[in-house]
Amino acid sequence: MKTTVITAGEAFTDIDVLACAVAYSELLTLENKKNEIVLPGVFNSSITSTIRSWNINYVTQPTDIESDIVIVDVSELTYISKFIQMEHVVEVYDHRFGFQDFWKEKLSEHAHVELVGACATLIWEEYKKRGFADKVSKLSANLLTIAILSNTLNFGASVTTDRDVTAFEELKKYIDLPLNWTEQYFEEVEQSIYTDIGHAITSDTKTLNLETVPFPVVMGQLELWSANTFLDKHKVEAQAALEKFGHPDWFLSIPSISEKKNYMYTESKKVKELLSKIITISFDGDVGVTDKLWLRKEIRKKLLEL
Ligand SMILES: [Mn+2]
Repeated sequence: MKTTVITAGEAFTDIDVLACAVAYSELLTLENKKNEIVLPGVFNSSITSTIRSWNINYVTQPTDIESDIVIVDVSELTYISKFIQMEHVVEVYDHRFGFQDFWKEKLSEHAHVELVGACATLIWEEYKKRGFADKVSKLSANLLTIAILSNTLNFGASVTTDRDVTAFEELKKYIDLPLNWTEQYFEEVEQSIYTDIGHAITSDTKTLNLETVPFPVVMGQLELWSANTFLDKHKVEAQAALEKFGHPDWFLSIPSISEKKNYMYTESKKVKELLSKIITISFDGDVGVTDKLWLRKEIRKKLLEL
């Protein structure tokens, strides 16, 4: 029997990728389909040390390059795992705008690109559709639940849909997490960010080359529970991390989850002008503050609509 490889992006792996890969692998196993999780990207700070201590099996390169491929939580061709040969892709699950038509044409009903808050929500819906909801393991239920919480920024991000809320509620009876796990999760993410700020930024940064913007924009992202003092102390580390990407027009977007707004840090006049065009933001020097929470994919969508 042919193996199915479940994979995502080349550069980094976040909690949504991990949750989707583990849960989908389990679903294929429940259906007696041989499969392998292949995650070449380094784990970023959304995957806490508690989560890393769970027993998760994956490899970084496929055992058999001829395997069928399922891509989760990414659909833009620039970012998918480098080993992927397009003719082997059989399914895609993602929740980002921009490449849905490409995949629909290639995979028809096997392209699941839908604008929900977390890709984990789409995977949970597959469990239900395929009749395995009651068979979900505690590990998968935990990961899917945390991924929904993280990707929707505790349901504060405007990408959040009723489908995310429903999935989160339905998963409650299958999870095995401490009562105050939400606070624990965000606190642990924050601790790991502060342990190595430079790494936390570089492992969640993308260079955006968009047809609508005449220059490359480097966009870093740091999701913090409370970010109001972060830039007072850590501008230097942030700047050093973002300059490594080799373009002058970088910015760091910091969703401050409990405050329901973002802090944006940039030294580029062009980026300040660009951001002011697409979102409500007031800059004081090099730091801008928004009036609501913004995820990178939402900002990217706004830039594409310019
Ligand atoms: Mn995601």
